[in-house]
Amino acid sequence: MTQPITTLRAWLDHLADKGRLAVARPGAALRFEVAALAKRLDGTRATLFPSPDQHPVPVVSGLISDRGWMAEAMGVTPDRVIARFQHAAQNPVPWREVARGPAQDVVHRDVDLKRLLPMPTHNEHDHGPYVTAGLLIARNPKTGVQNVSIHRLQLIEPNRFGVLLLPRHTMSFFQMAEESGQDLPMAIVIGVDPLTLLASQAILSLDADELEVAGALHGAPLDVVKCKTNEIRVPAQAEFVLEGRILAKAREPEGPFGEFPQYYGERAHRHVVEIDAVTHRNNPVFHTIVGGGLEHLLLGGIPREATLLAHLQRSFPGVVDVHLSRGGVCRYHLYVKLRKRSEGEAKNVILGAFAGHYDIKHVVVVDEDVDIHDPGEVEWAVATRFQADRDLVVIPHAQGSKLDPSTRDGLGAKMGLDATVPLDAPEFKFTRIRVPGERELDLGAVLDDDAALANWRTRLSARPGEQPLEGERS
Ligand SMILES: Cc1cc2nc3c(=O)[nH]c(=O)nc-3n(C[C@H](O)[C@H](O)[C@H](O)COP(=O)(O)O)c2cc1C
Ligand SMILES: [Mn+2]
Repeated sequence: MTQPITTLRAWLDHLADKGRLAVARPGAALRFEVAALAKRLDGTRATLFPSPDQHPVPVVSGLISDRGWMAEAMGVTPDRVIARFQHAAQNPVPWREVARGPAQDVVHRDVDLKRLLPMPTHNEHDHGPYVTAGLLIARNPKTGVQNVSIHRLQLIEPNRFGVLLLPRHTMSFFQMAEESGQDLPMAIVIGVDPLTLLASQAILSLDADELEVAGALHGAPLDVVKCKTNEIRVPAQAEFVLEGRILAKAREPEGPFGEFPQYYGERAHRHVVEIDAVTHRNNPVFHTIVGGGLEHLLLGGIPREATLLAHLQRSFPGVVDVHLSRGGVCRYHLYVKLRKRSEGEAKNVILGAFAGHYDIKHVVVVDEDVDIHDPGEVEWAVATRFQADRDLVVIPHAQGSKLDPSTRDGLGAKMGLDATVPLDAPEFKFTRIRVPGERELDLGAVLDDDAALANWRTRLSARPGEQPLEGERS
């Protein structure tokens, strides 16, 4: 395999080589059946669905359902994923415009999205078919710099989507356009490699272009082509490009939709995207991300970890690593590994973490010997190194995630647990038990074979004959 991976097709090839791509029988239903299988195999295999609902375009899902897979796409070991992402975010590589690219092999100016795209419905109460893996690329109307982010898109008319724009960069660009009475030109790109998907989630300042982070992760400038109907530049290797505009002065109901906290995002009036043209590769593949699945969680989680680590390390050089746990939906629970230098430092780290992102709800700080990627280890540290009257930090009425249903519209409490060993504790008291030699054992060298086991079973079930130890019979 050549690494890093730069196209969806190269990635599917890689997954197939590793035995991690399952192919469904043709004709799975777009409503629930695609998501059911993709979710069942979440974490173990990606899935390819030929002719879903007899649609000529196949669907793929679950491209990344393990941190180790992302490491492979990057060409690094899993423990280097955060560092590699940080390096790319800090050293962006400008894209290179090319005249032609496969993303525009076929052009449709007559837009009937349902005919062109096999859009699935995933969770039980999702309002209908969605595009969930679309990279929305727009330009700052004032500076021309591009931005990339993923937004859920509900089909509401043959050429229109309802779109959820949280108050980040696309929303800022749109507000500039709408204030001057203009639509915001944009493109939605579906079917890119895992590194470009990950780059779309980089937490950067306004006017930093996430496609340049994709280039840095690829180790080479990303080839882009200009859209047919607007000025947006899109990855030349993409499977599908939907060219269009976010409409000024238009709002339509969108939702509900199954979201990352494993609950539904509510139905409400949202922005509207109108599509003017669709381009795609020859024999394109459609990518879908099941709402709330591991792909959804990890794509958001990894860049957040990178940002939080950099944020904490600015004030606390002793912070070694951070992890947003799966149980905390890769957003709400942060585990911090700290090389503590002063008593009380863990509490400062907790406060720093809350300031790093408003989604952070619970923070656990542990010592260097605890594996923060193993929730059982973190729980053990809390069980044996934490005392609630001494080590607990609670901050009431702070800003949290609106998608956390236990908050009051985002207003909620923060909790931090200092599960580090006091610096002045007697050393033996916190010495972890350890069997010398356990880790270093070569199992092949010390374990006997099946014949030995069979032999032992015979001996253990036989009547006592010969006695190895002499003694009086009772
Ligand atoms: C699968 C997936 C779906 C997402 N859906 C939405 C969405 O519907 N609306 C939204 O505002 N952000 C959504 N996000 C988060 C944004 O894409 C993300 O915060 C992005 O980094 C924002 O980019 P920006 O900082 O350039 O604005 C989603 C992320 C993922 C991974
Ligand atoms: Mn941005």
